[in-house]
Amino acid sequence: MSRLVVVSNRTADPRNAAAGGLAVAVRESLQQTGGLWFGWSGKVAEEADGGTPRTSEPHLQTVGNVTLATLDLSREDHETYYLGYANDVLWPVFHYRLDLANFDTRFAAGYRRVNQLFAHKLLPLLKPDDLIWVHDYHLIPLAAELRAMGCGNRIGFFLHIPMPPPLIMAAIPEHEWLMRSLFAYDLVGFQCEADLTHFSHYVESEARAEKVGRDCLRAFDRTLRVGAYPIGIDVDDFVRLAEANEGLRMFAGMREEYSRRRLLLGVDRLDYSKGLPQRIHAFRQLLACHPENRNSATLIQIAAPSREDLGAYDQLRRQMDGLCGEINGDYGELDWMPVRYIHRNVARKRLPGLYRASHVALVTPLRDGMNLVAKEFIAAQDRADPGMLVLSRFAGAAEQLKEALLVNPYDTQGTAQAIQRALTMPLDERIERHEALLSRIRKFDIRWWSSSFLQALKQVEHDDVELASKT
Ligand code: GDG
Repeated sequence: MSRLVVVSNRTADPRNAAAGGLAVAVRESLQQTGGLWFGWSGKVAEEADGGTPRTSEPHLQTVGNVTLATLDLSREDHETYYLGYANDVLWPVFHYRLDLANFDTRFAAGYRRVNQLFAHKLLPLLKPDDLIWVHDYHLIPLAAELRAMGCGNRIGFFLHIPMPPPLIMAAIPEHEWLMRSLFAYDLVGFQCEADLTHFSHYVESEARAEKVGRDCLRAFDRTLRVGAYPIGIDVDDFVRLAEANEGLRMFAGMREEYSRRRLLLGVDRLDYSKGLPQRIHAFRQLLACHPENRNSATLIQIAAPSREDLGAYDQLRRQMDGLCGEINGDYGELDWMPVRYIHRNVARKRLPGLYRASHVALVTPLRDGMNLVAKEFIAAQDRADPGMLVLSRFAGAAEQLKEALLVNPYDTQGTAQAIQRALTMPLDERIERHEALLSRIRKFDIRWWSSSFLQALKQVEHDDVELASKT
């Protein structure tokens, strides 16, 4: 059996839970098979005396059946590749936020340089039949760099964030190079059909790509297999966590404290894609339009710190502090505050109990690749008395989770009405919707995601031979 080699910007000790969808997902799929996980260590290397950064070799560490290989970055690379191109160009543009993008030419050069560095350091660690799975927007050109160095392995790429429509993509000065780089992979996976459609439209209009068979595109003299592989969660593990001591304690504690109240919950990284200010506006509208919720409905909003060294995040933090302060000042009572806003990380084992104690989850991103919180909330519910999910139609998860209450997060009034509907939904309707949602997230769980992607990647050569003989 081929060894699995996962490459992502950051790695994490697979025994520790981390905040962030990619870390959780990658950890789960690697633990199943074992293998190598390669990425940035998270450290910025000190500069040598002459100001030139020390080039380090990957640091190797064995954790159970997984070997972690991590590299330090120089300060310049950290600023241009990570803070610059990845998080100040690709993240905003791929989330449709051209207004927040900073197209500094130094960033593109740093991005290319670090992808070359990754390829150069990874290559000697590879065996000929390794299956390589590259994750996310930080590493789009990695396969092209590996191919240029002679790597003939099968390489797959999964984009965890949305693929924007062609005209938004075209705002990135290097868009052609980025999209052409994807054709160095054998398989490119997206979170949902809408993303796949955007990519197909881009390459058909900008690169005259042709559809070959059901799921291949031909351009730049290469045939690329593409598909939608909606990422899932480990449902059983989440149910177990909900029913473990810590989960039960958390649930009982919250239910007791809020016995006279209705609990609403938001769990997000503090990121402008997650629609947090819009959510607070909608909650405020709910209190204004449906006064029976005053002194009752309480929104716990966890906003885990994220990318704090970028200006847009600092601005969002101040905006959230202001909005939460205002709503509490305007509506709070001596014994009730409408919003409990927590700008800290909460331990993963406490989340399931919190999800289960909540009557309504607000998952209302303005744009999101998938959104795992929506699925975690469903998994953690009591099947006999489940809470209701209010979900943005702009989350990738909305394609799969149609029985949630789907909302347009830009529509404050509409979102407030959906929250009211969730709070007052009769038990039999909640159970019916929850059963449908649960069975779908069980069917398309994390194992389905990784095994269907890897299966497709393993079949690529075989498919290519078949396609070649048909055309
Ligand atoms: C990217 C894409 C896609 C959150 N706060 C805490 C915490 N979390 C955990 C959640 C969940 C994960 O982090 C967040 O996952 P999401 O999917 O919601 O979002 P991103 O981090 O933006 O992830 C996203 C994902 O990749 C996977 O492909 O779904 O669209 O943007 O697991 O539970 N965990 C802990 N404390 C917190 O305070 N322990």
